[in-house]
Amino acid sequence: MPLKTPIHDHPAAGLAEPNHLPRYASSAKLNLELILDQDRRGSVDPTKKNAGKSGDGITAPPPQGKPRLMLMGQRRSGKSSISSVVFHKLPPNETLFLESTARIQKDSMASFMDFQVWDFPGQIDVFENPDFDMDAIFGEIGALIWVIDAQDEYLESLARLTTTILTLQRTYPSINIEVFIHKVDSLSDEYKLDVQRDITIRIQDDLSDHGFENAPITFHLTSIYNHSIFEAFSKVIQKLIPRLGTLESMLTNLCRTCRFEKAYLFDVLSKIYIATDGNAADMASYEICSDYIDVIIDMTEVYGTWQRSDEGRAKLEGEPWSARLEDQVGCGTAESCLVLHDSNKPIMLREVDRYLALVAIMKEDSYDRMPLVNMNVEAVVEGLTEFFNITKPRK
Ligand SMILES: Nc1nc2c(ncn2[C@@H]2O[C@H](COP(=O)(O)OP(=O)(O)OP(=O)(O)O)[C@@H](O)[C@H]2O)c(=O)[nH]1
Ligand SMILES: [Mg+2]
Repeated sequence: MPLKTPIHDHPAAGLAEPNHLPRYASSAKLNLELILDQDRRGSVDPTKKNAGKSGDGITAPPPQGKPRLMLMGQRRSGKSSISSVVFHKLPPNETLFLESTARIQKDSMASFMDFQVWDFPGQIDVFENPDFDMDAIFGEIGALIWVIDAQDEYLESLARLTTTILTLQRTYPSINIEVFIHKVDSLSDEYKLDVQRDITIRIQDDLSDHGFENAPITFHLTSIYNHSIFEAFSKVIQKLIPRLGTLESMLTNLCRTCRFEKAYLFDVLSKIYIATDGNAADMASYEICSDYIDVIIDMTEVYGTWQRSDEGRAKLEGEPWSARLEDQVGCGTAESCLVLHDSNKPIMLREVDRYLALVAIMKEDSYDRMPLVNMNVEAVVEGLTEFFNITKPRK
C-alpha cells in the first residue's frame, strides 16, 4: 500500500476538510479518522479498549459538548479542596480556610480537551430535591467522582454512594464511577489498604444485594498533600480520551526507539498526565516529571516568549542585538534537557502545544545520542498534534 493514499472514495473523506479539495493522508491517519467516525455514529466496537464501562464491550456515546467531572460526597470530605488544588493551584494547606460550598460550583477548563468540573455542596442530595434537572446534570458523559473522607466515619457516605449508583446506572449507565478514598495522608500504608478493602467490599456487597453485580467502580487512594490526587485525576481523565490506546502506543514506540525509561504526556496547567507508555508506571517518575514541569514553567515565565510590551520588545530587539526577537530564540516552543546529579538520568521536556508537554526520563547513555532522540521526539510531537486535530470533538 502506498504511504500516502488519496482519499476521494474513502468513507472518512471530507471529515476534516469540508471544501472537497483533494487531500492526502497517511494510512494511519485515515484509519484513526475512520474509527472515530464510526465511534461518533455510536457503533459497537468490541475491541475498543477505553470505551464505556470496562469489560462490557460497548462504545460509550460520543461526547456532545464538554465532558463533565462531578465531585460529590459528604460535607467536609474535601471536594472543593481537590478542585482548588488540582485546577486552581491553591497550596494544599490553604484549603483549611475554604468555606463550605452552598451551591454547585461549575468550572470550565480550557485544556487539550475542554472539560467541566462541577463541585457539589455536600449537604444537598440532588436525588431527593425535585428542583434539580437530572438530565441537565448527568446528561453529558463524564465521570462521577465520589469523595470519601477516610479519616472520618464513612458508612453514611457509602450508603449515599450506593443509592446514587443504583439511581444513575438505570438512566445513565455510561457514567464512570470513581471513588476517591481521600485524606489518606495521615494513615499508615497498611491501614490505607485495609480501608480500601473495607470500602470496596461494602459497596460491592450493597450493590449486589440490589441485583447489581460487578459494578464498574474504580477506587483511588488520594490526598491533596502529595501527588496522589494528580495521579488519580490522570486516570479519571484518561478514560474520557477517545482512542487513548493510540496515544499510548506512540509513547511506547518512542520509549523503545530512544531507550527512554518512561514518557508522559502532561497537561501543563493541571499537571495531570493524559497518557504514558506501556512500561509499569511508578509514582517516583511521575513526581520527578511533574516537578520538572514546574521548573520549566518558572523559567519560561522569566525568560520565555510571553506577550511583551512594545517598549520591552523594542529594547530587546535594539542594540547590541539588532535582530527580531523571533530570530534570537532557538525555537518557539519550550524544549529542555537536564541531567539529575544523583541518578545520572537525563530528563527531557518538549512542549507539544500551549496545553501539552512531553516529558521523559532517559537512560544513562541516551544523552550521547541526542540528535537521534530529538528527531524521534519531533516526529512524535507531530503525530500527537495530528492526533488531537483528528480527535477533537466537532461542534
Ligand atoms: N488531611 C487532609 N485534609 C484535607 C484533604 N483534602 C481536604 N482536606 C481538608 O478537609 C476540609 C474540608 O474541605 P472542603 O474541600 O471544604 O470540603 P467539601 O467536601 O468541599 O465540603 P462541602 O463544601 O461542605 O461539601 C478542609 O479543612 C481541608 O483542608 C486531604 O487530602 N488531607
Ligand atoms: Mg465544598
